[in-house]
Amino acid sequence: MSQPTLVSLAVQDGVGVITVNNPPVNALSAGVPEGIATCLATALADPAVQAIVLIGAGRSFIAGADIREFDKGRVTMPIGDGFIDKLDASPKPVIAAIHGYALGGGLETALGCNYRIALRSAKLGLPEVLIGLLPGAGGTQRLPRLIGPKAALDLITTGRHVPADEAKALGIVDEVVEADLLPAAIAFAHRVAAHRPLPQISANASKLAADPGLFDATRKAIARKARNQKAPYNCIAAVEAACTLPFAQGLAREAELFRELETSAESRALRYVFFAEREAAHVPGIPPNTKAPAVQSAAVVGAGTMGGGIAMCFADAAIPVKILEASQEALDRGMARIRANYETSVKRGSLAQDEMERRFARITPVLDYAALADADVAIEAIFEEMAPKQAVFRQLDAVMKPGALLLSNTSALNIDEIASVTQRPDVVAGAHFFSPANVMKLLEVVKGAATSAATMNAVMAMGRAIGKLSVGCGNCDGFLANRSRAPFGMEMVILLEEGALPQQIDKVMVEFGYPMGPVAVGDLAGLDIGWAARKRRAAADPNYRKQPISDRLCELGRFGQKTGAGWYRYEKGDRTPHPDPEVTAIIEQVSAEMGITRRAISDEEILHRLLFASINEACKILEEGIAYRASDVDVMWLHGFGFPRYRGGLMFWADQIGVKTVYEQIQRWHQLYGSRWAPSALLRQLAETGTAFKDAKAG
Ligand code: 3H9
Repeated sequence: MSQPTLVSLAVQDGVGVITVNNPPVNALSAGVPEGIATCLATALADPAVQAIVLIGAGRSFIAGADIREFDKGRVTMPIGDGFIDKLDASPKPVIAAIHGYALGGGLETALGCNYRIALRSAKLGLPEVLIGLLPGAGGTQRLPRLIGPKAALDLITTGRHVPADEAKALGIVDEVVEADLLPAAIAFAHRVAAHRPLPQISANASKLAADPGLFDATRKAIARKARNQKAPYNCIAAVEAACTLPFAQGLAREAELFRELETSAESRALRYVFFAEREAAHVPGIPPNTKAPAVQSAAVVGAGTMGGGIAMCFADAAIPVKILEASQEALDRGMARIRANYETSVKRGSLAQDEMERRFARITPVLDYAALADADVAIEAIFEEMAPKQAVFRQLDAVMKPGALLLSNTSALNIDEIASVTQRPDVVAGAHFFSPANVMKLLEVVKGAATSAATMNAVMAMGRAIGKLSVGCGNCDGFLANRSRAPFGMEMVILLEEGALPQQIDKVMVEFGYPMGPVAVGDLAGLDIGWAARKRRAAADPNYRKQPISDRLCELGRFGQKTGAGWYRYEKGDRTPHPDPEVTAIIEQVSAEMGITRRAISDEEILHRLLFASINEACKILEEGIAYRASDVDVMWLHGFGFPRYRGGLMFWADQIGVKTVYEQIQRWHQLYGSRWAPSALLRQLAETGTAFKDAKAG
């Protein structure tokens, strides 16, 4: 049934203008496809209408099917009772007028039209693969007919958004305009109103001849990234069907391949992540629509690896940034490292030389705090010790203009202690970047006891402005990210003491979906950092659980890749980790010294011990109200620690196993291993009430 508020028809100068109005992004929610079909029928029946324009109200054309409706089982195939085929069969020309986004079902709708005209700022794409689906409304059949199978495969298997100019060059759109889309579309409609035959993508097979090796080559090219996933392969199979089957049969094959994905664990996880990432933007206590002043200038204290990377984030986002060091020598070293990082990108071809120069020129090295005074934000990024950090904040407090944000990049230290040395603790917060700061997308925004809601809002917005995914949390040792990850690291070394070897742990986690095993990641990051932290912790806490194997490696100068040896051995100029008999000997010797009889440990035990340990800790973090919601834990694990996206994140994955099963296993390990496995009260409560982790509320 037509829903006039969602879709309306107006006749302007002989052109029927169908407008979709389903904010915020005109998704094809129930009622929208039906509304388009009804308006189309009305326009076709009206002799005054010679051509039809389909346009979106508000900020976008159509951003695709309504992703929420998949979980409610409301997306039926073909979507909207075949409304795209009705557009396709229209005897009067239909022109899609595209601004904002034409994505997924939105682009598929436009491909059902005879012509497409777009604003230069518009983006088009078929991103279904990113949520574990394939374009199921004819996209895999029409796009290859329009632009050829090779270009179509690129768009469909990457899901990338194509700017209007590129879409024109590819042949997806017929005309690109600068402004005034509707008048331009109506003028276009007048120009083509009398042209016959109408261009109909479904009827044109002339571009379908594919290089016979194309599909196998594409399967091979995606194999590493698509590990454990089905959607990318079904996308290829659907395009292959377009090249081998008549249109109607190709559509039927597309539908079959789509149905295989719609209810898959992979697609459910990826759809969950889509919303989890958006939910993370909302920090409790900040009224919706609160405005945050834009950060227009920044300052970074410390030109080490982290400080330099943070400065690059601002420079990359066209925000001028000053970087401060205590000595000219350290400053020169820091600037040289930044330059070298940019030069690597230029060499790789991901950054043009002139753009690199523009970015580098936005970073000003300074030696004096007074030079930072006017910046909208100052971020401290020196080494992880409280007293020197407090000294930095005293200096910042003395010079920074009123209203400036004072942030610390600490990954674990107490924000309240840092804020306490200033006269303005309300503007102090944690801004924990992940290494390398200019590459990693996650920004953990930490609220101290005195941090104001306005400050939290401003820091979250600052993160978004520099292209980060900001996730808020409260203050505790290690905050949300590192605290929830710490038990994983501890369990890993205990598994080594009990009988596992580095190569087995890495194999299990890579098979699970991590891009790299956690032991090899340690070698990449450098083992000396953890060694220093362990020594500090052991000095402060007599009960601190020692990690004798890790310590022994460091005592031998095995700091990881940078010294050619760590948990693994490395050949000169090569980053491939090679299992090292010397390490096996050290591990076996430590086990013997600890009186442990080594045993064979199953892959499943390794996976579950590592991840369950962190699930339990994440529950404690939720219970304390440090994490605002379980999905924030997931977003942090996906973007901070390389957890496989198609498994949804730590807590979503745990839900697939079942709260009760996780709880009972943790109880068994509690009996066996003692206090480190004490189940969190929240976990017990969830298990007893049969509540999923994803529905767990912060304490
Ligand atoms: C599909 O089409 C299948 C077909 O083949 C047919 C099969 C039968 N559904 O991201 P933003 C919400 S699959 C529901 O913050 P931006 C979003 O949750 C679909 N909701 O803005 C947010 O809500 P809130 C293929 C959606 O400007 C609000 O809109 N299409 C949808 O940064 C604003 O979103 C896609 O995968 C949706 N489709 O980015 C496109 N889209 O304010 C998915 C958005 O409550 N969407 N929302 O948090 C996107 O990539 C981005 O949202 C977009 C805008 C680029 C459009």
